[in-house]
Amino acid sequence: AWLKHQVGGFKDKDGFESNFVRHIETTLARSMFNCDETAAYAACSLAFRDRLILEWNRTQQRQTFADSKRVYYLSLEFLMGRALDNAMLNIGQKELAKGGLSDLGFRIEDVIQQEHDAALGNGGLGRLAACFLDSLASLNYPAWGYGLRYRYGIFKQEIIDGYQVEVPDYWLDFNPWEFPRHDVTVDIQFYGYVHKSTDENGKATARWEGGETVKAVAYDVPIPGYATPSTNNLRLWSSKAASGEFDFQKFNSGDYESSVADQQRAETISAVLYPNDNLERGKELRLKQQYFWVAASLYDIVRRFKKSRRAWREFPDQVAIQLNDTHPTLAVVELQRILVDLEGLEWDEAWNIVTNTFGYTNHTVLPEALEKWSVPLIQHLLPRHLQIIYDINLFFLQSVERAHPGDRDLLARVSIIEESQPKMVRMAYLAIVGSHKVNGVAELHSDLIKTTIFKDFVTIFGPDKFTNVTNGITPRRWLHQANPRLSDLIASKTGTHDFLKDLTLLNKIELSVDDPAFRKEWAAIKLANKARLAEYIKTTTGIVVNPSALFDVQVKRIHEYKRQQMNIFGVIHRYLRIKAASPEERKKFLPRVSIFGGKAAPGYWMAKQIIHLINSVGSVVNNDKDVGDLLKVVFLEDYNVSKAELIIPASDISEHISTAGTEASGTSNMKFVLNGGLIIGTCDGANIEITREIGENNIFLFGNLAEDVEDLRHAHNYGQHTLDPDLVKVFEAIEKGTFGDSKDFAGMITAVRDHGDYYLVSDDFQSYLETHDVIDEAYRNQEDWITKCITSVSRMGFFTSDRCINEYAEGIWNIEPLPIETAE
Ligand code: 26W
Repeated sequence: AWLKHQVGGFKDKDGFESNFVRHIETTLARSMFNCDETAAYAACSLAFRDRLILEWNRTQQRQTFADSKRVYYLSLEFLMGRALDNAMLNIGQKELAKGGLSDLGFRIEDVIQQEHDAALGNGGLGRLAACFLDSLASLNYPAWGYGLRYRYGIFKQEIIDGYQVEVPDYWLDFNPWEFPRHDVTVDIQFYGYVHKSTDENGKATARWEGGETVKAVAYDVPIPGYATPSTNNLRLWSSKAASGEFDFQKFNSGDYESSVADQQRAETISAVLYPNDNLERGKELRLKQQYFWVAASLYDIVRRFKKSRRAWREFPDQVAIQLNDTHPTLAVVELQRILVDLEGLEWDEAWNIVTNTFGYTNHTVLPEALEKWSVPLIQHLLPRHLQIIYDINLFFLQSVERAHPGDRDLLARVSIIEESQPKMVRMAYLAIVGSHKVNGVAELHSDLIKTTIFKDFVTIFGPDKFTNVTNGITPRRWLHQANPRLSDLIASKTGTHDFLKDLTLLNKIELSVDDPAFRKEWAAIKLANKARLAEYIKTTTGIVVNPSALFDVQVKRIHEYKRQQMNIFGVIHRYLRIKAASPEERKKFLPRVSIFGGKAAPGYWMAKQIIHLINSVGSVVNNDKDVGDLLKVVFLEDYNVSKAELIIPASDISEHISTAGTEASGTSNMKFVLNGGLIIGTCDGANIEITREIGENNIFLFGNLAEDVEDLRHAHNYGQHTLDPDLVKVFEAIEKGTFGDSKDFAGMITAVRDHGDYYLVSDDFQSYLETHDVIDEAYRNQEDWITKCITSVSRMGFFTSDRCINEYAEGIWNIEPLPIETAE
C-alpha cells in the first residue's frame, strides 16, 4: 500500500521544487526574487494540493464504481486547524518538502506557520468531527462530511487589560484548500405555505409553495488519509442569492441599494459560526442555517443515490447518515418530506427508510444545551416540516400508547412537542425517534443518558437502541504532527511508524521503560517542548517562565462546568501559602507555571469574569518579588487547534476537572496523555476509561462522584452548605482587593457562596488542593514521573479515533472499507 501511495506524491525533491517555482511564477504571478514566507506557504500548498487532487479524483471514481454503502457525517462544525503540515505528513513527503524548501531558502516551520487555522467550530464537538474525517480517510471508508462554509469562523480572542475582546475571524482571503463548485448548487426554500389536495386516486397530497429561495453553492475540501491514496471529500455549503431573487426590477428601476440588500440577506445565512458552546439560544438565523445546510446536503445525497437507479427501499443499504448532535435533526424531517411529498412513497414505507438511515450522537447532558425550537418559528420558516413533525409525533405517541396503555404521564414526558407557552419542538427526542441508533461519547456519559435525560426512551425502544462509542483522537495530528520528536523516538523502539495506523502497537514501548537512553531522550524531548512554549509565552505575553518548572495546563472552552474558576482559586490558595511562608520555607515549594487558555462565549458573563480573574491574578503574582519562579500564571490568548499543537506537547500536568457527570467525554485529556503529560481529573467523561487503560497509579483523580452530585446539590439548596475553610480564605483575599476591584469578581464568589454552588466547587476544593500537593511530591521524583509518563503513553492505544470509526462503521453504519489495489 505504501508503494502505491508514493505514486501520489512528488517523484523527488526536484519535482517538488519545480512545481513550487511554477506556482510562484504562474499561479501567483510573482518572481522567486520577491518570494516571502507568505508566498512560499501559498506555493507549497498549491504544489501539495496538486498531488491531492489526483488521488481525490481517483478515490471518488473508485467509490462511484464500487457503488457500496457510504456514510455521510453531518456536522455544523469542523474544527480543522491547519491543512498543509497534515497534507505533507499524510502523503508521506514532509521530509522531501523540508529539503526542497531549504534549497529555496526557507525553513519549513516558518512556512507552515503562515497558514491561518480553519476554525469552523467551537470546541470538542467540532474537533471530534475533524479527527473523524482523518480516520475515515486513513481507513479507506467511503465517507463524506457535510457542513457550512462560514465566512467568519470562531472569533479571534484578544486579551485587553485582562478582558476578552472578540475580533472577527475573516479566514477566506486566501484558502488553497477549497474548491468552489459553482456547478453544484441547490435551491433552498424558506417560508411560504402548504397546499393540500387530493390526487386522482383519492390520495391526500401536500405541496410546499411560495416563500423565498436561497442558493446553496458547494465548496469541496480534500481530506487526505494517512499512508493511503484515499482522499475523501468535505463538502461545505455557502449561501448566495438565487438568480431569480436578485431583484432586477428593483435594480433597473434604480433601487440598487435594496436589490443589493436582498443579496446580502441571502449571504447572511452562511456568514457566521454561532460562538456558543453548550448553550442554546433559539435564534431564527441559526434555524435557517440548520435547514439550509441539511436540505442542501440531503438533496446532494439523494441525487447521488438516484443515479444508481435502485429502489427506494435500498436507500439504507447505500446511505448512512450520522447526526453530530441534534443540530442536523431537521434532516430526519426533510428526508421524510422528500420521500412522501416529492417521491410519492407511503408514510410507513418512507419512515422505515428514514429511521434505518440515521444515527444520532449525543454530546452533552447539560439542560441548557439541549436544543428546542419554538413551534411558531418553525411554522413560519418551514410550514410543511412542522406538519410532518406533528405527524411523526402522532404516530410515535400512538405506538407508545399501544405498548403502555393509559400512561398519560409517559406520553407527556416523551412527546416531541413540549406543551409550553409557546410550544417547543424537542430536537433530541425527534432525533431519537428518527434514528436506529443513539450513542453517547464515553461510557459514563452513555450510561447517564440512558438513566436520566433519555430514560423513558429506553423503556420504549429497549436498551439496544442506545450504545456507547468512546471518543478518540487522530494520532497523526496529535502525536506525529504536534510532537514529531516523540513520534520518532517511539518509532525507534517499535521499529516503524506503524503505530500511527495501529495505535495499540504503542504498548511495545513499555518494554523500554527502564532503558536509560530512551528515558533520557524522552525527558529531553519534553524539556525542549517546554522551552519552545516558554519562548512563545515570552514573545506573546512578556512573561518569563522557567522551562524546568512544572507546567500545569488547562486549555478548553471557558465554562462553569469545566471549573476553570476552581483552578484559579487553587492558584490563589498556593499564592497565599507562598506569601505566608518564611524565606526558608519558600525554598520547599515546587516551582510551577499555571497556564490557561480558552474562549468564552461572547454573551457568557460568568465565563468572561473567570478570564478576567485569571489575568488579574497573573499580573499580581507574576510581579511579586516574594514569589519569583515559584509561581507564574499565564493566560494564552486565542486558544485554537494550532496553538493546541504547541501547548499540549509541553505540559507536565493538565486539568480535566469538570463536576462529575457534566463533561460528556473530553478529548484533550487523551491528547495530553498521548504526548507524555499526566492529568489531574475528576471521575468524569473519558477520564474514567483513561484510568482503566493506563492504571490508577498514573493519573491524579479527586473529587465527588457523579452518583453523589444530585444529593450534594439538594443539600446546598436546603442550607447545608458550609464552605471549605481554604476557599473562604481565597474569597477573603479577593474581596480585600488583592487582585484589583473585588466587584469585578463578585459573581464568581456569590455563585459558590450564595447561589447553591451548582458545580460543587467548594465540595471538591479540599480534595483538589490535596491532589495538587500529591502532584508536587510525585514530580520531585523525576525517575518515577518519567516511568508514569512512558507507561501511560504505551497504554493509550484505545483512544485513537481509528478505533472509534471502526466501532461506528460496524455497530451503527454497517459500512466497510473500500480495498485499495496495491500494485500499480
Ligand atoms: C446549541 C448550542 C450547542 C453548541 C454546541 C450545544 C452543544 C454543543 C456541543 C455539543 C458542545 C460540545 O462540543 N460538546 C463536547 O463534545 C465533545 C465531543 O464529543 C466531548 O468530548 C465534550 O465532553 C463535550 O463537551
